[in-house]
Amino acid sequence: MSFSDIDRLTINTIRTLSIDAVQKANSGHPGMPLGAAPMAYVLWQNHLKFNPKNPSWFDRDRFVLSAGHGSMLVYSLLHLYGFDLTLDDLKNFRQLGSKTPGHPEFGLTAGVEATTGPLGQGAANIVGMAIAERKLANLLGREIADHYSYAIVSDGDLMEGVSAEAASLAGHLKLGKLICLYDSNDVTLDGPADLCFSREDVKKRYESYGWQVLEVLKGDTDLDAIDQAIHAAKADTARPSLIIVKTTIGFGSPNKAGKSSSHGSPLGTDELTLTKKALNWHYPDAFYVPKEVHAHCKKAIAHGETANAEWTKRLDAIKKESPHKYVQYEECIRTKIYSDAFHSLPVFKVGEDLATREASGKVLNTIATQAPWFFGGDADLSCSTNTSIRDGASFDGQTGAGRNIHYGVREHAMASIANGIAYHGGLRSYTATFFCFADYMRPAIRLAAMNHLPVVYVFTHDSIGLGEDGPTHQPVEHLMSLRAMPGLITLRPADSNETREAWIHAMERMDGPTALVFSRQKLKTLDRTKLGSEKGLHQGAYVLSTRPNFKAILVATGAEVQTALECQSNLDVQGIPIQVVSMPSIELFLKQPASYRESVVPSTVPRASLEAGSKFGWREIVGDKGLVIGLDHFGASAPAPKLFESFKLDSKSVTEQVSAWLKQNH
Ligand SMILES: Cc1ncc(C[n+]2csc(CCOP(=O)(O)OP(=O)(O)O)c2C)c(N)n1
Repeated sequence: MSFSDIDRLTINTIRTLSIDAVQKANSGHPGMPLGAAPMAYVLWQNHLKFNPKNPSWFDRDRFVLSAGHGSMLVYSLLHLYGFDLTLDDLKNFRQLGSKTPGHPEFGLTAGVEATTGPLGQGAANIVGMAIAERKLANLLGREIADHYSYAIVSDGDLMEGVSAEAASLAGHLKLGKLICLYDSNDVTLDGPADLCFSREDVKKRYESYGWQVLEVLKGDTDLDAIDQAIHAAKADTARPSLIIVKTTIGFGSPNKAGKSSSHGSPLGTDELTLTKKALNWHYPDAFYVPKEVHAHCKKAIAHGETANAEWTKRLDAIKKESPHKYVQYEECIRTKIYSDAFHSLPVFKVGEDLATREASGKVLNTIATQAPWFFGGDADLSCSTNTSIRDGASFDGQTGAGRNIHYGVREHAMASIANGIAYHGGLRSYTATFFCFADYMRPAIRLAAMNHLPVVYVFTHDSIGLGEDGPTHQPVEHLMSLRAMPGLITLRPADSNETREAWIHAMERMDGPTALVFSRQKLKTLDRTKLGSEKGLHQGAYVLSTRPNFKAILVATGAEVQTALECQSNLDVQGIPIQVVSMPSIELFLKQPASYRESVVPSTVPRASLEAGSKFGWREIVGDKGLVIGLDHFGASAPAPKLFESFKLDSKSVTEQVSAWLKQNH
């Protein structure tokens, strides 16, 4: 393929649109689009399979700009390649309510495949997308799922640990249809990258991960070399590929090229004029797209439209010839369990005492039998988290067979990859680890919540109840910190049957992530003939056990619900009737109408809370005069019963505290 003036003109159009928008907004990052425009252009014009009229086409290639601060690069591409993004949208860059926010936002702008900006995330998301493609090719066949997953990554992306975790796993899985172009410009925000990134040989590092590594030495100008490298990357289907493209940040800017001064602030009007001159850009107006550039880009659009039409033809043929396979495809699009299928989930009997992690394992496995599009993995703890799909085999990155992803001890990448799978669509996935290590996943959980991704997080070993492993492994502040995250629902069930409902809730929730928080220790299966129904979980809280003329309410979550019931019996003996409320989810409860909330936790009655975790936040439930029983310090290494006793969270201590509080204050 030889390139000509029209290719260079289109690249300069991408560059000038980008710097004009940053200038107009008086804010943004011009340097990256100036340097990375050639690689992005060659990819979009010659390789990327997309259809702007059908931006969510199931089998499109996926493209993620991991270095999301260079967002104007993507917006310029989307505009030129016919997506629903006008010049006015570009002129509104970074303005309230625009389709062109500071960093690309999934769901807001057609063609943006992932929300990026926190460096490293996109580089891991794309691994999830490549995993999803393989899984779907395995489930549905290559006629339906057969695409590449591309990302542009930057120095900052590759400094972040999460990208290393994800790349290591991608190499292990031999994800041959994953291709990352590395905008290697040796400059970051604070200055030259060698301030802190000088000894590392990225090429050798990625080769050691099992990637094919290709190099383009003159990435600012050598379009042929970029094109050839992408061809070579596509040809190697046994390994993921990293194309190291050497570029100049701020390319074209006479005074800022190659310097961090072009990274994150507008060029300024004088420098902008000089830059356009240096690029041989002779059009006087800002935001100008030459007619021939539009015509040229249409060729790539037409190519994608034809590919989409051929794919639709194949799908129509499948619909006629293999209706069963077509139904499978529809099920993948839907990724929802039919509510009658929930009837087949286990019902746990009184006397069947299980840790909620064990009950979860049984429920998860039943869901897996109903839903071939459901798969997931764990961070080297499946034996403890009970999250293996029995007979599911290990996920194979080449064939896409197998349902258990062995993420290894890579929690952050696990969560970011799960986001990538969710962004891709057609599948649902879960992750699993000890609750304490939710901290290692938090940046990705936050993005799942922001982007309404229906990822399910299984967190086991949910409190000091895990015992001997000690304070490093015992979550304390984790419940409250996850509850503080907008868009995330945290569920901490009290027994096996609440666990089943928690899974149902998570699977029915299509517009956001759910954290399922389970115990290590065995818990009694509660007798629902005498107690409130576990279905109350879906309202976040419900009356589990009441007494006539109750004098107080004790609200508890998870394992502590059982302690609360013991406390209730103890107080019965003292002639103090109380009501026990199970509150598996504060977030869900607070969303209920006031009338429901008042019926469960009436504000006229003294209220206490019990949770083996941070006390922070419980005042909202119990009020100023309420009693909060919890843990405002780290745990210790000892058998669990000893810990509950010494931290005054056993039923005897709780009874004493509630009784004393009632006597003093009411
Ligand atoms: C996790 C994270 N930390 C810090 C930042 C702030 N930040 C934005 S861009 C940037 C420098 C990135 O340098 P590089 O990736 O080389 O991009 P380039 O300078 O080439 O545009 C930093 C530190 C961020 N966006 N995400």
